[in-house]
Amino acid sequence: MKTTAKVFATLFALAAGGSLAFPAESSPAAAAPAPAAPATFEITVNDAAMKFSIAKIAAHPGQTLTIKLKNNGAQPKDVMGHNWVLLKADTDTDAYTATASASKSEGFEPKALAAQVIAAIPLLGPGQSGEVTFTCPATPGTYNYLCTFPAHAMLGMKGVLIVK
Ligand SMILES: [Cu+2]
Repeated sequence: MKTTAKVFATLFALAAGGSLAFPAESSPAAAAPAPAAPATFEITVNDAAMKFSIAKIAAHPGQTLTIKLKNNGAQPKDVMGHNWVLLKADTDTDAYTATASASKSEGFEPKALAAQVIAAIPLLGPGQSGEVTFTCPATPGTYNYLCTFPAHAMLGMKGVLIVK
């Protein structure tokens, strides 16, 4: 009879909403999901197509991203260099591009506008590679990236980082 009494006591505790009844609610994992693991994206460009091989990157707020850029083209850097510049959400992309394209002596990355840039890979000549590691913005949204060599973004060498 004692055993029966214990079973009833346990059932009563469960029915009353004791911690045994809802173990998931008190689990730390449920309250705070683990941050997204770091991710790497390898982007290539070439002389034939005026575009990045990846035009859309999806990531999470605060995620660590590494972007690798490889210039598979053969033309000289002066004629057909490529870079990768990720802009802040409130940046006027067209205005930044216009100023950057006129800043050849600064590798098309004007220091005066550096505050508008989240991350960048410097201008690459034929066969060169570059990379950058940065923390994704905490604010969900769409962030533009582009090549600031004159006319390249206008012709399609651009993309978006979607943070959500
Ligand atoms: Cu380019």
